[in-house]
Amino acid sequence: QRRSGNYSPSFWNADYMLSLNSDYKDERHMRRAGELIVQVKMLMEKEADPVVQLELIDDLQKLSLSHHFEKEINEILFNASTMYDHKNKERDLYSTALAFRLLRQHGFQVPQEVFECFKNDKGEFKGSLSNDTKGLLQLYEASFLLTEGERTLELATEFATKFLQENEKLNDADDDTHLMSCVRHSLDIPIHWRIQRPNASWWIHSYKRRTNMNPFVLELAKLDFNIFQAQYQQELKQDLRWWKNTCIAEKLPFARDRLVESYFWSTGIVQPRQLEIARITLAKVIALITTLDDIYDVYGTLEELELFTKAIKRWDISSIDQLPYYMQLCFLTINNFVDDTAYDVLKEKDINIIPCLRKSWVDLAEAYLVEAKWFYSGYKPNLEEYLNNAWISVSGPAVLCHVFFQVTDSITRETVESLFKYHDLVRYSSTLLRLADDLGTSLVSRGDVPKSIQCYMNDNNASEEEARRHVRWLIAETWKEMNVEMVSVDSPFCKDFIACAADMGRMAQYMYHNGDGHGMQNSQIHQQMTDFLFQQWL
Ligand code: F3P
Ligand code: MN
Ligand code: MN
Ligand code: MN
Ligand code: MN
Repeated sequence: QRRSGNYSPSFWNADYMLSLNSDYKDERHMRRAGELIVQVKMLMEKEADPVVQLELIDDLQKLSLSHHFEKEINEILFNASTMYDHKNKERDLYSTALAFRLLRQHGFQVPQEVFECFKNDKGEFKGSLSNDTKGLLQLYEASFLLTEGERTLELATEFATKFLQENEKLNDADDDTHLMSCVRHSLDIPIHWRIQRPNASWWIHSYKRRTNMNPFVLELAKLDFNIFQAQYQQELKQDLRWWKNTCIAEKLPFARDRLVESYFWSTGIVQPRQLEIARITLAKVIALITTLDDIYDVYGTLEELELFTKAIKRWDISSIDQLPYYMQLCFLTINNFVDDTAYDVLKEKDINIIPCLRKSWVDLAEAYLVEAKWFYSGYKPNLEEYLNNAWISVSGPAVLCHVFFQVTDSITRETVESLFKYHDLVRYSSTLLRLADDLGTSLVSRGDVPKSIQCYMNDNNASEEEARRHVRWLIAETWKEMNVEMVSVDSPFCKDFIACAADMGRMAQYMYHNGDGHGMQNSQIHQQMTDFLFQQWL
């Protein structure tokens, strides 16, 4: 008697998706976008008020337009960083916090001491700030750029959260509802933890309603969204054809058929437009990982799984006869995929990455087997022991390994070694993925091993709510470390890869925010995916 995950079939209509043919592939839309980009650049240049300049940058980032303006943004921020005198006490909270956040996001060093002037003799934030909702919101957002030990910024999160929550409750209908909707959105997930592109829609809606919005910016935001969407549809179609060809969904009906969700992950993790091969490849990786995960978590017997893991470790295609059919199919699909992917990289970049890609699958399979053994023996690891394996079993390193070779221009032996020693960047990013996944998926009983929530409950005799609070705290702690890695000057990794790693954490927090967005779906995430992939802006 085999177990079942009771998963629903795919939530999407493949024929519909394969028939998509957006008009926004057309050259004339690109031309219009080009014109608008020129307009917005003029706007950035002409703006005399430095705070308004920063606000514009903030808007462009939220609307997912900042990639068009990297040079301009850096110039403005560079100037802001030189003007920034943290001893000057005449600053207001709003603009100080806004500048602080943008500067830190872009790797400029700004000390937490810029907030000293907003504290009283006891070292607490001044009570008089508690009504300044606009300033508090910026303080709140800025505080998430903290690193380990920055006590002022920790206090800032606590202080701002407390009063934002209170102000939100007090607020009645005739207050500034635009500001209040931003407050609620930020309290839900702060901007620094939010995935940019899949959230752009929310900001377009919000921007549209704003009194001082700029029509060029709005038009560009909608147009850019539609242009990206047209490209996404083409990429998704390629993935769909490949997926159909593998026959996995048909031959392994116990496994989740989640190609569209996998592609959606991929749009969040690999955001630069030109990295389309990386996105297409990554969607395949995630779809295959989902299949493999269900083999280990749900369908395989322990005996089969031990054989399977041995076969993957040897990677000996000629000796798979001893495996059950469904494992042969899965293994050969992964093998074909690895060979194809490696071939593309060999062609483009002159290096053979077959051993690297295989290793990432081997490490994943071994981590899966550890969990399978725990499950079958009824063993309950403590949280630390669980997490030491679970950041690998969530597939973060496997995902990032495939991403790495696609997005890195000059691959050196040294960076490859850092990658496979599972550099801290990989570890923190994967840890965020694991913790977010556990918050979203561990309640549903699918015969899994105990996840972080249950481990913490077992270890501490704690309630589920306490355990969830602890896991959320661990996420915040992990972000502090991520913040260091993201702007580290001696990182072995290129900017694009670092962004992908951070965005994997963010995408996880987005996908699992209202429950299991990948395996089960809920109406919110389903709507978000539909709007993002299939609904044009008019
Ligand atoms: C492997 C899976 C996931 C983990 C998420 C990883 C992605 C999308 C790169 C989706 F398919 O699901 P699941 O919650 O069952 O993983 P778990 O490790 O908890 O069994
Ligand atoms: Mn929410
Ligand atoms: Mn699973
Ligand atoms: Mn699993
Ligand atoms: Mn899970």
